[in-house]
Amino acid sequence: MPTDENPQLDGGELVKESSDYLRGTIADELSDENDFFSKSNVGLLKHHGTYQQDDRDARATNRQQGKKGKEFIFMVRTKLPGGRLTSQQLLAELDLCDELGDTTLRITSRQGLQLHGVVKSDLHAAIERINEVQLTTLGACGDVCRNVMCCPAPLTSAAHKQAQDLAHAVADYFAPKTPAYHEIWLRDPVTGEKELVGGGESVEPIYGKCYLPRKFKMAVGFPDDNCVDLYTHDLGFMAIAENDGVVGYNILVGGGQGTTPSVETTFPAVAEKLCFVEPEQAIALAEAVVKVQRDYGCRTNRKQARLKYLIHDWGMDQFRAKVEEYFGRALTDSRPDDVRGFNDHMGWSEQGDGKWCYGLNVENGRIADGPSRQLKEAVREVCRTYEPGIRLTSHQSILFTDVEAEQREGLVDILRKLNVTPTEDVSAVRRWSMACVAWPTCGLSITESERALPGVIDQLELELEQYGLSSEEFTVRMTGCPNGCARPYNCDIGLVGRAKEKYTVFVGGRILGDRLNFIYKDMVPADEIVATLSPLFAYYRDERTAGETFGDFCHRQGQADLEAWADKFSAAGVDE
Ligand code: SRM
Ligand code: SF4
Repeated sequence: MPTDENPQLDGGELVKESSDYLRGTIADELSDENDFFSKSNVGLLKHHGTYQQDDRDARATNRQQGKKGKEFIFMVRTKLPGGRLTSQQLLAELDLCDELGDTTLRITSRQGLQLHGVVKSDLHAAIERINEVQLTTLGACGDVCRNVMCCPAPLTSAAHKQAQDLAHAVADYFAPKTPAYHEIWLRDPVTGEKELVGGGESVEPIYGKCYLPRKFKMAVGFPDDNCVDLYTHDLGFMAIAENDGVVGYNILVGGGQGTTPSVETTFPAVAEKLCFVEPEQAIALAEAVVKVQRDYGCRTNRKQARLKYLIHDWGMDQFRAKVEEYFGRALTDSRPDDVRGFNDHMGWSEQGDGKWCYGLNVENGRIADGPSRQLKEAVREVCRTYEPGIRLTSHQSILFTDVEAEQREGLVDILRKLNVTPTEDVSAVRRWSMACVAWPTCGLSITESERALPGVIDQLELELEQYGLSSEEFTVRMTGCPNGCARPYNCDIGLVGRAKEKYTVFVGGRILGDRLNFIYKDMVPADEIVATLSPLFAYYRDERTAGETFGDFCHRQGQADLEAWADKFSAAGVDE
């Protein structure tokens, strides 16, 4: 744990420690005349679910016009355990994006929602209004347990209900308990008139006053449906179901995607199995793991502060022994069950209670209206007309649940009327793709991502058709920097922004997400990505074994062989 005597602590640690449980001077700065917060409050604000940003597109224009400094805007993230919300709540978020944001609403890769472009003078109203519809931004970002993901399938099976219940229970248990959030956002900043909601003692029973060394991510999934990408999490609950009920969870620990290529000690990692726990012990076990990370995770260097580095430094045996100590009993070995399927829940499926669920593919999660396609309007009309339940997926898409059989046609009619492509008409490669936000709002982006991937997919569609591979299912994920927000390091094809308009191309992961991919080519210009992959598609078409996926094929062949083939292919101009 950090102490005053330790001069090596990361600056962010000192800010947290002296913040009086995340208060800092946020309330004072909220009502000052600036359009930004001071550095220490910017760090604290993340725990309240908001990031200070600026529109990077606008920087050049502003410079040309002789304007100095940045025009600050805020991203506001809503935490939705298991991606679950109501139509009314989604409608409220859509109103907010129009009234206080940049007119778009973003579904995230962790089943959350983001507003972009909120100015400081509207920040209080945005967060307050999110809370008014019983949603929260508290702990959506920051050094705490983040949004707890869960398979969003609205199935009536006991196992699916238990999994969703666990996700909500874990989210409640690990939510920050500081009353600072309620004081700042739920009380009128000027009159202080509003009644306090929630709150409690100024004590964080799990986190303490320094919170965690870094973000901590958890998810609940199934072996036959790993749609939440369990192996990428700090802690994954793999639900083992027998006779339709969950009998326990294989606990995976130490996954994480973020890396900094220039810092050799950083790396993406897939999680490892720690143990098996019965359902009633799942939260206690998670608490033990979180507390080990709280007490032993690195607090001197944020780049080494995720759980994966602690496990790497200690080795699994030492880590397991420490978790046993905190848990207060010996751990039981994991069951042999492992991931074997992945369902993106797109299109129509029956729930088991006579009702239906429709998974609508939302390209890169952006709900917006454009000149040719009115997705935002379509989502609004579906919500107002049928009031379906809503679940968001970890692939940035949306499920409309509890749809009556007789409403199905009408729902699709609404989509078609507003030129929204129903999932059935979306190509496999587009449906299984996702990109992080990147430009213009993400301050860390090196390249485009969300705005670049659709064009790459257009080209990939044509290329795959030429090779007769259009119906193959494989994941293509793009990020604008190596932080990995669209989980590009365990998918079939990962495209990671590396330098201006240049990407690293990774291959060899797979939809199941239990294996890291490897670098096939580095520093590939954006307009050469598809040409770089093309020889691999030809190779795959000709040499794959029966039922082999693209990722499995690349993994089997290995980097050197793929490169040698590609060289031969290019030299010979191999016939497509
Ligand atoms: Fe992320 C930082 C967006 C999921 C790893 N992420 C950021 C920030 C906040 C940039 C910043 O720090 O200034 C991005 C805001 C961009 C914007 O303008 O909105 C950002 N991350 C996102 C989202 C919105 C991407 C998306 O397109 O959906 C996802 C929000 C999820 C949510 O609702 O909570 C998002 N981020 C992820 C994931 C995927 C996941 O968790 O399943 C990862 C990889 C998994 C992991 O954590 O290892 C991820 N984000 C990072 C990292 C690298 C962390 C690391 O350990 O190295 C950063 C940088 C950091 O934390 O310093 C980061
Ligand atoms: Fe930003 Fe990088 Fe995350 Fe993309 S991967 S949203 S560019 S931090």
